[in-house]
Amino acid sequence: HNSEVSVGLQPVLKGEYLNKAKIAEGGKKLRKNWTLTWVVLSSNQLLFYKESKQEAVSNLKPGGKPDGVDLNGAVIEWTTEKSSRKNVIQITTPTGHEFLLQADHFPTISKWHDAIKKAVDILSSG
Ligand code: I3P
Repeated sequence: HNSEVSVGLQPVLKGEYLNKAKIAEGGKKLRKNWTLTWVVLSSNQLLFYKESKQEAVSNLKPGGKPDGVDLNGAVIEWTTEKSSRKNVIQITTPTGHEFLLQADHFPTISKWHDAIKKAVDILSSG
């Protein structure tokens, strides 16, 4: 279950498991490896955690440091070419990192697409 909170004018989506694959780093293509990842959106970053905070707590271990993607100048788009899966969005950073996010439930990924796009738009207008 996820919740939307408002930080200033910026919508922040937090706490949902999505399938994630990093497909390029610094412009260099990577071997695709889909992993179920706990995704959190802050005003300027997308954060990838191995597991939700609740699970980290119940596993009696610290949540661990997330991977973060800086959304400044990022491009977010739907893609049907980068995967055989349905409901895939692609995030490309100015530094040439490329990520795919996917969920079987269309409204889930659609909500993330819109929220990430909004965050990118707010950053570029600021
Ligand atoms: C990849 C794996 C991925 C698939 C990818 C394959 O094989 O099957 O699930 O991506 O297709 O290469 P492997 O495990 O041997 O690396 P999708 O599920 O997104 O289609 P791709 O090479 O066309 O990206």
